[in-house]
Amino acid sequence: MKYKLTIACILILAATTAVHADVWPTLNPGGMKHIMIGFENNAVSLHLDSADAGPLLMENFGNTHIPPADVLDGKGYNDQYGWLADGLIAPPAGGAFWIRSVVATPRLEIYEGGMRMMRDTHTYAPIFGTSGSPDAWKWNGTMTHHWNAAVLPGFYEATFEVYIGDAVTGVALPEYAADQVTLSWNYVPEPASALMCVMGLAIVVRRKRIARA
Ligand SMILES: [Cu+2]
Repeated sequence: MKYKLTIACILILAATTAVHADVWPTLNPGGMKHIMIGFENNAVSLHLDSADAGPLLMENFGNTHIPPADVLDGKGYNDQYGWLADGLIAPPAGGAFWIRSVVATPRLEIYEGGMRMMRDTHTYAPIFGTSGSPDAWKWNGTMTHHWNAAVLPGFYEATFEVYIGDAVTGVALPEYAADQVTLSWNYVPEPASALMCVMGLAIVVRRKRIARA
């Protein structure tokens, strides 16, 4: 009986983690959280538009994704944070807004996103040091929601600096002040299917005990 149930549990786990092939990544519920980027008097300023400062939930929805979004396969991820202009801002001539990862939890992965509803247009290219990519990423001024992901459950955070850099090389232009923001995520894997198996075993053991009594 126990043996049969174990087999059943393995089958249940396999079924509940079975993948839906080739979809675009799922938008995490809970809405967008923007890092508002201001630029005034030669200084960049950052603030969150949400009182909820995180950590946000990374989720593994159990899907496989259409390439190039398949970099997210088998991972927890979250795309709620987005970089957004705070009003009408423009970089100085020859300069651009750059965002660089100052420090981050090891094994945090970040892939290039874009407008949230246009998932099929994102490059999903590794950025901010992921897979050996450069630490700095050039922001073009439009709302951009990157894909923040992890293979292993846990707490992740990253500190970013937004600065004015050379439009081509990204080298910081010292006459402009930069600002920093720290974002965080929690990856807690979905326990429902595993829990169902444990409960199923407990019920069987209890029934056996009752039958013996
Ligand atoms: Cu947004």
